[in-house]
Amino acid sequence: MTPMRYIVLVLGIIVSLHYIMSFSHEEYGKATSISRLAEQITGPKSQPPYKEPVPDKYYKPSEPIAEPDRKANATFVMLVRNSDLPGIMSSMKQIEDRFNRKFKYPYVFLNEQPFTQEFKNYITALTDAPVEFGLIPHDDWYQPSWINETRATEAREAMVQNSVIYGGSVPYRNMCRFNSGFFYRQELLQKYRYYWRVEPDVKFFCDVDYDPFLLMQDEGKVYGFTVSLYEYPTTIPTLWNEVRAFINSNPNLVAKDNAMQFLSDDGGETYNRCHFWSNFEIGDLDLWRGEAYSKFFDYLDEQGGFYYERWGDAPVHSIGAALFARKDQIHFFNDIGYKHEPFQHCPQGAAHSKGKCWCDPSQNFDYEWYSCLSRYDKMF
Ligand SMILES: Nc1nc2c(ncn2[C@@H]2O[C@H](COP(=O)(O)OP(=O)(O)OP(=O)(O)O)[C@@H](O)[C@H]2O)c(=O)[nH]1
Ligand SMILES: *[C@@H]1O[C@H](CO)[C@@H](O)[C@H](O)[C@H]1NC(C)=O
Ligand SMILES: *[C@@H]1O[C@H](CO)[C@@H](O)[C@H](O)[C@H]1NC(C)=O
Ligand SMILES: [Mg+2]
Repeated sequence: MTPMRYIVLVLGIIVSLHYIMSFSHEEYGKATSISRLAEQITGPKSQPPYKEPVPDKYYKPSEPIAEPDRKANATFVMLVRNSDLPGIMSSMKQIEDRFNRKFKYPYVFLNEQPFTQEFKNYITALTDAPVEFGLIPHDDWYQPSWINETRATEAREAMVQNSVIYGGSVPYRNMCRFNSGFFYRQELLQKYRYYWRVEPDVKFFCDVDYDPFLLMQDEGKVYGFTVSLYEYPTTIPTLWNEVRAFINSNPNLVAKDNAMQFLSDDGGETYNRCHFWSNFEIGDLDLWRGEAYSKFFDYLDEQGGFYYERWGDAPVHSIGAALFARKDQIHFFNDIGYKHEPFQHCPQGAAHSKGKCWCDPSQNFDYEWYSCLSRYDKMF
């Protein structure tokens, strides 16, 4: 081997080793990179200042928020898909800012598919409170095998023909059935008594400086709402017939001083289609876990109307709450300013200023023609 060839071989080995080290050892790569070597000669390259973290001295030291001396046995519940991440972050950030920063109630996220690590990371970063992520068991979500698929398909096709909203969707039906009869049976919810349901892309307009869960608990309330309205008749053609059949065979399960007056203008003969808008709910899980509602849901489920029609969880919950609780156990959360497109409840007068609400008080659904709030008022 000539000396020249020998030098080339040694140089070749050094260069190869350098590349292998740069790739496999981060520190070595950094220390020897060309730009770093250049920096040592010319001084550090200046970074745009806005990319540097602002020095700590400009931050107001965060005072620890005192734990409330009393808390309820309660949680938030969010049923969402991975793709709902932006919308549910928006809702959750508002819940934290307007309320939960002070109260630190936990969150339960539910999904029929596993949540991604990315989803979990973004969500847990929004709060100091505990967050749990649950996977819904297959049979709690998907269409049961005893549903006659021919009949269900025909029903969906007819609804698409009639332009019924979500009329052709099976996942939407799974969701309505799950929210009606399965959310409160999920393992992660067993350790709680009260829940607050939150959906993606909703707005909370006002500071909630009191604890609505404690209000429910101390005042014996079992169901709380902010918006009520009429159901689309085409989604529930036979629902009321089934409700009547159930009441007739289980008269002992119906509560005294119930809210039938909210549901019916003729003592139960016909349904006026009023329901509480269930995308917002603060409720007592024991209402759903109790004998009356459990039997009621099982009966409705057996009729197949979640798939042969498109029964929503809003009318099913509302009818359940109105019949199996006393009317004074149903609470209108007047001070919680709330919007789920396309309707909003904006507190009026003193409630608006007390909550430092930012909604336009003239944009308020409460006594619009399509609202059922006046029917609720009339019961008291
Ligand atoms: N995991 C999961 N969640 C769902 C699915 N469909 C709906 N949801 C959730 O169920 C709730 C109700 O669904 P939405 O799509 O908001 O139904 P909606 O409120 O009647 O209609 P919108 O006007 O579209 O909001 C929301 O919390 C959704 O994130 C689904 O297929 N999987
Ligand atoms: C399923 O539904 C179709 C359409 O309504 C009906 O013709 C058929 O008899 C049903 N099948 C069973 C097994 O009930
Ligand atoms: C909260 O409520 C659930 C359901 O009623 C109950 O099982 C659980 O023991 C309660 N937890 C506490 C701390 O009271
Ligand atoms: Mg929604």
